[in-house]
Amino acid sequence: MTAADLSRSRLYGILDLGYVEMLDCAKMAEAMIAGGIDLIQLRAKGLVSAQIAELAADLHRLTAERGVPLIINDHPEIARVVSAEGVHLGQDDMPIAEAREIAGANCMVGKSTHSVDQAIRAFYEGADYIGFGPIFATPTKPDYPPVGLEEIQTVHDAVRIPIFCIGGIKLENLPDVLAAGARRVVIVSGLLQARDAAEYARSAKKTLSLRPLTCDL
Ligand code: TZP
Ligand code: MG
Repeated sequence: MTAADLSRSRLYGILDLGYVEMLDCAKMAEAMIAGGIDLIQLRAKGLVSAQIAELAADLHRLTAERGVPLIINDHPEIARVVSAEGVHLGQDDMPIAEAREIAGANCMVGKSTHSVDQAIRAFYEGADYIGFGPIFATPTKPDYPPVGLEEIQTVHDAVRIPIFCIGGIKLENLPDVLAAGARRVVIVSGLLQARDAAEYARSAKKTLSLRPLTCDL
């Protein structure tokens, strides 16, 4: 995945094993891809490394065939072994430079940020993209206070790398998130709990396309 691929990406889905069974991951990935998802992350808190590696390898065979980048949460060593396109780090994980060294130079590194200050730090630390949120309170990440819609424009003014707004974003509030200045979003439970994940992704892409990107970032 190149920086250009990343900057074209607008809808990021996460296969969070808190919502989807291991055995259903491939089917869910297929549905997301059918709906036009731009990036998929594997977030498998609670599984041991060997299980995550096996799942990641299976998923990467599928995503690579369909041309959708796969990003591995927390595990640069697994990203390297399966040749995933990216690795995603949280605030308490290893430094970006260390993850890059482990994952390999071709692997993008993203970082979760929960304030404008953290977003600026992640930019200077060398992140290829950031997640910014939770925008709204969400059961998927319950211990984090929501940053709110107001900070969205501020972070876009401050940070010149792709910013994916995340947290409590659903089809219903997506227009508000975009009106607040977001260009890219991550949707987790909205997609994974949808009756038809492909259709849900398709609708989200349609809403996103009503606000074309006016510049790369
Ligand atoms: N980081 C910030 S909020 C969040 C993560 C992983 C969870 C987003 O999930 P949902 O279900 O779309 O609110
Ligand atoms: Mg982490």
